Amino acid sequence: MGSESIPTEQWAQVVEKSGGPVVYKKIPVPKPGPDEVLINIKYSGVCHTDLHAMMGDWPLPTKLPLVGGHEGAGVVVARGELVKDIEIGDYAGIKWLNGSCMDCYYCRQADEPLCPEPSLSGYTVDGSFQQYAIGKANHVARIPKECDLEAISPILCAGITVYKAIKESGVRPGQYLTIVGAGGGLGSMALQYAKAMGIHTIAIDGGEEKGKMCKEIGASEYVDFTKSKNVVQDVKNATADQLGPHAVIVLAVSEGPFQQASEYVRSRGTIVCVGLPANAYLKAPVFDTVTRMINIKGSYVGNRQDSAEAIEFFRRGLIKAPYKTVGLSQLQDVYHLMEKGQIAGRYVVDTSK
Ligand code: 8ID
Ligand code: ZN
Ligand code: ZN
Repeated sequence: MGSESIPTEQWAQVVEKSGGPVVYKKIPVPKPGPDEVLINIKYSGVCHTDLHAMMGDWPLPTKLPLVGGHEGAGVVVARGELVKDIEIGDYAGIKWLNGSCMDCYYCRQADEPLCPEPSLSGYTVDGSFQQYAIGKANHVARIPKECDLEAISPILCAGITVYKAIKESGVRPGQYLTIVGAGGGLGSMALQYAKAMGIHTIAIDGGEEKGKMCKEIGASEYVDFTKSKNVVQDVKNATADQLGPHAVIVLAVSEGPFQQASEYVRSRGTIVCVGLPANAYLKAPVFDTVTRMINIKGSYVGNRQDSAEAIEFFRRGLIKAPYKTVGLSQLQDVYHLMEKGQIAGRYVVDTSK
C-alpha cells in the first residue's frame, strides 16, 4: 500500500441528518480496498448537487452520516494491490461517479453513468469534503501533473457535465446555444466550453453581477430573467435571424425555465435538461413539439472518456471559469449563498483550512 505519512484522523464536513447542517469534525481516514485508491484531497468544488444531497431533495436516499463533495482534486497517497496504472504521487480526482459495476449492459458500452448499481461520491459513498477520499481506480479522474489542482476541481463535475451536455445537444460551431442558469457553477463552465468550440451563447440568469461575469467569459448576449419583460422574445432576438437558438441546455434549479425553453428553441432544435430541481416535472405543448420537431432530452454527467476530454480542454488552457476559494470549515456559509442564488461561478473549498 505504501502509506508512510497518512494520518489516522482527518478533518471533514459531515451531514449527520437530512436537511443539514454540515458538521466540521475529525473522522477516521478510510483505507482503500484492493481496486481503490486513496486521494489526499487538496481542493474540492461545491456543486449544487451537494446541497440537494444534504437537503434530501431527490427520490434517492443518501447514506448517513455522509461526507459530501464530488469535485475533489488531489494526490494519490495509497492504492489497493490490484491497482497497477496509477502511481503514488499522481494527481487524481473524485468525480460524481465513484464506481460502477463495469459489467452490466450500460457499463459494457461505456454508458457507465447509467449503471443500475453505481456508487456516487458524496451521495451513496463518502466524497471529497474531507482530506482523504477513496475512489475506484478505474473511475477516478486522471489529472495531468501540469494542471493546477485548485482551478481544475470544478471541472470534475461541472466541466464534465456541461461538456457532455453540449455534445448531446448536437449544436455545431457557428450556431446558437442558450444556457439557462449561465451565471452558476455549471453555467459558467458551459460558457467557456461553448466558446472554445466556436458556438455563440445566449446566457440567461438573474442580476447584474452574473450578467457582467457571463459577458466577460464569453456570452454573446445576456438575458436577465428577473428584469426581462419577455424572456422568450429576448432570446429569439439574440439570434441573427431571430428564429431562436439551435439548442438549449437548462441548468437552473427551478421548474419554470424547463417549460419555457420549448417556446424559444428553434424548430428542429434540442433542449437538454441538466438541472435537477426538487419535485420538478417537464411540460411542453404536444402540438408545438410535434409540428416544430422539438427534441427534449436529459444528460447526466459523462463517462470516463468524456471526463478525459473535458480535462484535456482545461489542460490546453481553454477553460478559465471563475471561482472563489474558502476553507473547508466554511462549507455551510457556501450553502447559504447557494440557497439564495448568490454565487456567480463556483466556490472551491481548500481542505487544509
Ligand atoms: O449530470 C447532471 N445532470 C448534473 C450534474 C451536476 C449538477 C446536474 N447538476 C444539477 C445540480 O444538481 C443543480 O440542480 O444542475 C443544477 C445546477 O447546478 P450548479 O450549476 O452547481 O448550481 P448553481 O451554481 O446554483 O447555478 C444555478 C443557476 O440557475 C440560476 C441561478 O440564478 C443560478 O445562477 N437560475 C435559477 I435557480 N432560476 C433561473 C431561471 N428561471 C436561473 N437562471 C435562469 N432562469
Ligand atoms: Zn455536481
Ligand atoms: Zn454497470
